[in-house]
Amino acid sequence: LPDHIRAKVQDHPCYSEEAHHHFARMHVAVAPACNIQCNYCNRKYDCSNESRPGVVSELMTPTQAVKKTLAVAAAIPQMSVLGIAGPGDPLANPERTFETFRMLSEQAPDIKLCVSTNGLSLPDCVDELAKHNIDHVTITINCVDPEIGAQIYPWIFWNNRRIRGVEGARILIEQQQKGLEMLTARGILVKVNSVMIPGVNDQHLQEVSKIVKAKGAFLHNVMPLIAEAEHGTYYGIMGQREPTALELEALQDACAGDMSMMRHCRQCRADAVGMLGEDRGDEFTLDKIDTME
Ligand code: CLF
Ligand code: SF4
Repeated sequence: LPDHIRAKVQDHPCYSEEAHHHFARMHVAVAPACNIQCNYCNRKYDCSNESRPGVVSELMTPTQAVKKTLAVAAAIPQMSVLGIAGPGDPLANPERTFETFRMLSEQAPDIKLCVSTNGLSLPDCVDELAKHNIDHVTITINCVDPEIGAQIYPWIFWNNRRIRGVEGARILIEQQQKGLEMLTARGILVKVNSVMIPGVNDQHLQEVSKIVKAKGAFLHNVMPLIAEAEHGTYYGIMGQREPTALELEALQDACAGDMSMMRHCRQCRADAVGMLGEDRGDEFTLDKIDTME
């Protein structure tokens, strides 16, 4: 890796396989609203674009989020990255998300800032992301073909109206690709998450991998669909099959010819705290932080 990129990833547990043994991340759940509907999501739970479905995180205000971040940073010295990943879409809640980033870049300038998004509002937010020195952005891109997109996204909310089917998916895909190009043009590292949905986009994700690599994405993270009926998602209710571990690995291997693949993702909660795969969130709930002062 070139030195300027190594410097950005060497202490980020998601962007570097090596770093995840030594560095921790935390998420603050400040972003409740979402501007699209994914068939693998139930709004009662965290955004499933970057989180384990079926989990409910403790929603907080930007001020509470900053307080929590400072408390965790003091208690866990390996904590190098603060991410906003839900419980809805961070960029569909720009005031709350950017207020949190603004306060943190002032009060804790050593902590790297990270965000994940479905990409619909991304082109409008790129200037603001760059202004707060956000070097790591994840876009969930499940397809580049609107016909496939219509099977994943029943609707988007765009310019104050709901747009359904292929037309909605086409706009979402255009915004995601435009956002990706704008970020890489500024040297911001982009990770692409894709949810592997058997029979829907599994045959298509290798093409997604090729295209996002060509546009400068740094890393591709193919995650398995989790569609348990009790989570009440459309796919869960319709009995959509999940990929097997072998199918997931075969797809990751197939994409790896074109692209650096992330294989250590743990599908964290929107309020996760600690090393990847470890969740110390319960030690830092708001009531506990209040008693730490
Ligand atoms: Fe969080 Fe995501 Fe940033 Fe990491 S998680 S916003 S890039 S700091 Fe990491 Fe968790 Fe996988 Fe996400 S293991 S779900 S990839
Ligand atoms: Fe749910 Fe996230 Fe999709 Fe919004 S972007 S519908 S919160 S999975």
